[in-house]
Amino acid sequence: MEFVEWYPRGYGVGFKVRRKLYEERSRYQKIEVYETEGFGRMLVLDGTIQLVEDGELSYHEPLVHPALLTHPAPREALVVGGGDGGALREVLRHPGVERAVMVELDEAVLRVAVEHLNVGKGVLERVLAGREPRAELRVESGADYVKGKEAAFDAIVVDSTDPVGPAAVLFSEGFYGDAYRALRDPGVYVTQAGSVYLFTDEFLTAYRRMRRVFDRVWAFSFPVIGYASPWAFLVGAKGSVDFGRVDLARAAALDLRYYDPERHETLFQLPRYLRGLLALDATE
Ligand code: AG3
Repeated sequence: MEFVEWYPRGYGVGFKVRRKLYEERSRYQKIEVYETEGFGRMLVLDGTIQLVEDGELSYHEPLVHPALLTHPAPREALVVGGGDGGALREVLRHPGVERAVMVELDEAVLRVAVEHLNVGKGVLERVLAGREPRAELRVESGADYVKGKEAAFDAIVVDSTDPVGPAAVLFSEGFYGDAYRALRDPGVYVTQAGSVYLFTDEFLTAYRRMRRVFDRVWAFSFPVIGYASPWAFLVGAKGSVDFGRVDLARAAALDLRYYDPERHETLFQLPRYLRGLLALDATE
């Protein structure tokens, strides 16, 4: 048996699966968990692959660490979405982070992550049991949560689903503006931004909207196991954050598997045809 996620133009990403372990229709989406043959369990939301256990670090590391390591001293962080707990787990690996708030829309994803997945399970269980004093978990819309917040966070990490349905608002100029105001100066914002090759238009739209809001914007990509790679990420700066410069001393303490801070510049590898479209803020 296999599970294939079909992207536009008939491009598929598939895994051989042993069985479906769980299925539920929550208020917001269809949630499925499969046991793959070679990559552990797999989380699927509305037919789109969110992660495989033996590969999720290839997404969560580049999502979280480059942004946090280029901010001079992130102490308070907000994670929007990321109900599996993987992004929160990576944020909490930074000893300088004193407080991390995670806002997940769908309570059912949190429950499934605790009951059926080995990703952020440990962290989520500790938070729910009140044994993770640095973290706070809220079940609500991230878009509503940031509205009206001022200078409340040093870093905002958006781990959303694709920019359709419940997550569409997280790619709107209004949300970027609210997030910008919710950031301190200096502040850093990072979001996943879809498949470079197959969601190019969505990626470019998000990039242009972010350019209208943030002081500087960078695009980077990373090959993610389970997605139509390379996968795009967008970073927005408030104030003096320079996403081209990593704090290697802080990075050395993290024991990373995929993102290589000593080769930070490789993040900016993008197909040539995008350069003109982006007018990229280069790494120099
Ligand atoms: N967040 C979702 C990334 C988007 C995947 N899209 C797709 N396969 N079409 C990842 C959740 C992991 N924390």
